[in-house]
Amino acid sequence: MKKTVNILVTLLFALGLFSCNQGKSDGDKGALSSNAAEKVYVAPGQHDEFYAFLSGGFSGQMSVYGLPSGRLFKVIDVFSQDPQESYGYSEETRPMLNTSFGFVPWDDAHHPDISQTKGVLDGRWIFINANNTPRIARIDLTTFETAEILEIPNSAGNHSSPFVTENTEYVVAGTRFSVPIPQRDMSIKDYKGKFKGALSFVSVDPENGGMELAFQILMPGFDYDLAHPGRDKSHGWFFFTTYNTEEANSLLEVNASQNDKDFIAAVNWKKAEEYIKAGKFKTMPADYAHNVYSDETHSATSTMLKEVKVLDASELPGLVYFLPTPKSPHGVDVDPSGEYIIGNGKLSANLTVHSFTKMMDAIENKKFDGEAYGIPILKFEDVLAGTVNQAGLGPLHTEFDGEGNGYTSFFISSEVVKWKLGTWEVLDRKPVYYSVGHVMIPGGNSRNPYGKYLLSLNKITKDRFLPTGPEVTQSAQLFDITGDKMELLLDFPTIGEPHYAAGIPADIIAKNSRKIFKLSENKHKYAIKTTQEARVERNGNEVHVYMSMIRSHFTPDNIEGVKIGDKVYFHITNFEQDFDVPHGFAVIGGHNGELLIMPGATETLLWEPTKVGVWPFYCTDFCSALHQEMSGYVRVSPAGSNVPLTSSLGE
Ligand code: RUQ
Ligand code: CUA
Repeated sequence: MKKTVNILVTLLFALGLFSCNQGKSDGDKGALSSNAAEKVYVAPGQHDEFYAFLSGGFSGQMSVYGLPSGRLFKVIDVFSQDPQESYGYSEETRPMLNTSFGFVPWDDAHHPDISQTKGVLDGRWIFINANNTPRIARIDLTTFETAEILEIPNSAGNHSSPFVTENTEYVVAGTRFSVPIPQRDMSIKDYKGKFKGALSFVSVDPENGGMELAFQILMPGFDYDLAHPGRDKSHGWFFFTTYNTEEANSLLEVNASQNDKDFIAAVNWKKAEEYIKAGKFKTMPADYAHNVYSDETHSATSTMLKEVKVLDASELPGLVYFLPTPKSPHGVDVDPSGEYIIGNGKLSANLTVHSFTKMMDAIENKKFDGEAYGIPILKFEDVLAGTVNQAGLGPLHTEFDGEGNGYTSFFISSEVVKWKLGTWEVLDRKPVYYSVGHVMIPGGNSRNPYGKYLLSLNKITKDRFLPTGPEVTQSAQLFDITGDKMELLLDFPTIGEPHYAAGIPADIIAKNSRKIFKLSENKHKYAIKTTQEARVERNGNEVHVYMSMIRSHFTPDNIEGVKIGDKVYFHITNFEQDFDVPHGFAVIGGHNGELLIMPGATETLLWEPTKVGVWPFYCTDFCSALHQEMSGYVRVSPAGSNVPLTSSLGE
């Protein structure tokens, strides 16, 4: 035990030293001595070659950048409320953030992953996990808006997620923390043997992307950290890293670092499908929200679901095998051919590469080295393809360039290391500033990587940018990887912590990007299609305002007869049918942010006036030369007043 503590202390110390000692010289020299600036320069009016989607970490959002420029295009609202577009505030989008724990308007978003067809990025959807209150979101890449959020029951710390299979059959959700399943009141000390980890397989409808929790696999009470699907020859398998195979429930930094090897769990999901078909599952009561946004009604619905199909890995042969992997592995990555499964043992100096062919062979010949809770353990030597020796300190994640090379991030030694698949030799290493988590190559976790750039996603920036008080930005660093040696091109700050990212050639997505919503197809319950329909209606203390907006006025723009104690619902339809003409809406004292309504869409803002008077509302988006004129008044009378409810325009 003492030895482990010492190693850990040394590693942490090394991190501290490293971060302070590394000068800026290397990176700066690289930039000066080459044409790095030219390589990232995208001239005014020109477009970037790639989209990059970066997770926002604790911001709960996802941001969209161009590569190579590093320009920020959009922040997509996913798991957190955003007053700018009223996501999570408007009546239409509030249901998106509903969970079995109630309304949860924030989360910790980690791993974006783009949908695939035949192992190649198809650019239809991008998925991202919420770590804290377990959820998976699907974002529609025609609108760049969150289309669906599915809560994951029996899970806690949804970290090994979402990661798509090569025809987007499934996205997964492995639990980072094992818990009592079903949840109950029990002593934490009884963790070992009693807590369980659930690996969830969420099916994705090939037509419309709709997600459904197909089944969960109940696993021993380890921590399931990360995952990647098999591809090509290993399609049909999914690989999850585990740590804390010690099943410690306290002081994990010591107690979960005892075992020399933890496991990569190889899950045969085709076998799981067979077991489901054969009825070998149990149906367990569960409690989880399924939230869906519709581009027709411009509204979300939230449904609570009540059960889940569960397969017990301890009882069903052939479903799961354990590949021993040193030591507390973090990432697990599969190369484009599907043959190599890389375990990034974060407390190990070496990278362990398993062979899928050898794994299948060992399974066929039943060459097992014991079992854990009924799950066969394969022999380390039998499945080993090779090791990348002494590559660095603290390996976390690996991506691939499609040219036979792997690129691994090393958190503690703060570098990216390029190595060769098959010979396992280190080819190049470059320092990063500082403490890289994931690296991303567009398509780098598919059969078909676009190996031109690598993005290093860094946790710590210290002196790299102008200081901004105690909290400084996280960052991304762009490398050109077309040559033998990696070349640093650019640093740019990110929004929140960029755990992982997904990149894709821009032309796959740009051509499908939606420009407007057709007003004629608007099925929102409170939409109006003509100004003749604009009106106000009272229903008890609810006032419904049916309003339209077009350059440069609201219809109606004068409203009287609202009283203190009323709940005023502004249902506003944007009549514009031109690209890039949203209008905004804000009203004084509004608690729910502002609206930003796309052409052809309808949104609702709830306003509960607290003061008697005549109060203005206005458009918040500078939409025309007469934007400043795009405004109106609402008169608020005392409770019990008998001013009649009326609305007008131009009278
Ligand atoms: S992840 S580096 Cu390794 Cu969720 Cu963050
Ligand atoms: Cu509409 Cu400004």
